[in-house]
Amino acid sequence: MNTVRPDQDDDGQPSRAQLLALVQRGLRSRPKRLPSWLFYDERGSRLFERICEQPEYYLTRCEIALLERHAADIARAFGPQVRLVEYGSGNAVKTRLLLEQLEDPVCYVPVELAADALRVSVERLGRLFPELPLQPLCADFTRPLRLPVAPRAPRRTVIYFPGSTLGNFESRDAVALLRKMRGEMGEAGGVLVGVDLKKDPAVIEAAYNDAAGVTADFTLNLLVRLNRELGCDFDLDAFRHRARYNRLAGRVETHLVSQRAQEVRVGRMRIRFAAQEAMLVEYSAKYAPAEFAALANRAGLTVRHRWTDPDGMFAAFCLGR
Ligand code: AVI
Repeated sequence: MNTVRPDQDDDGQPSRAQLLALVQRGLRSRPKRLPSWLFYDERGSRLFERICEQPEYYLTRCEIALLERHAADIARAFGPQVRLVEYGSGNAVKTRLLLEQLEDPVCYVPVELAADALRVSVERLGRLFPELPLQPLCADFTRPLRLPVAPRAPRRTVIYFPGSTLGNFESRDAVALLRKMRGEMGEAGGVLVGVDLKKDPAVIEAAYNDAAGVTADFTLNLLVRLNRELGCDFDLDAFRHRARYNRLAGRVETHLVSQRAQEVRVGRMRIRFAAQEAMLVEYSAKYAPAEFAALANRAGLTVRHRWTDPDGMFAAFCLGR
């Protein structure tokens, strides 16, 4: 659902025609579905930052606690003179905790499609690590990357993919992305990936249904975006956010549910929604450690180390060939 994005304009967003075509395709499929990367326009990215601060959304706090406790061990596992390539522009706190511990890092390569987000994170890290060469790459990390030439030969390239974002990919797309990382890291390289672990479903569901309603606003913002960018006429009061944990599939499935029978204009098409019809907008997969190891194996990668936060909620896996 996430992996294949169309080509983008300079601002990292698809053109109007591309967006219209992919939205019409998603709304004609049964069940209706839209890719979750559509959440992240400017407002959506800000709402996501607020989600990370909600008391119910444990993921960010636990991943930071994990790094506070284990960043030195993680850095030791990778050894000196690492080239660190991060998929996504990087949460300043997480990236800082890791970079602080790396011994004599060769360079840091943040890979991010949104040019503004990339610039902001590079400025921030440049202030924190004035000696470290920064090589920002404005690109879609789901596509093959041409990494910039490193300023000196690294001993190892490490692809860092924090935040449980891999959980937003369907498993075959997650395997394809891990396989791509395997190619980019080279023979001696490694992958460091943040993974949300299976736990009490009530705790997981609460994280995606915060009391302040920030996640609901984040999900509904997808319709705001389509109204603005495609001239659709989604009535925001006629759709509701629903996030449920599917135990069998091991993932949160987020839907926008139509509150009545209605028709919506999408370009020249009129799309019919039945009352209570649910449109799939996001998966957030949760893994048991053995399940994640099996996923990595499908991509030709092996778990070398695993660290968890003190409460055992979130894990960081170090993968190698
Ligand atoms: C970015 N990603 C890992 C988040 C998650 O937990 O799946 C996105 C999110 N969706 C709703 N809340 C947070």
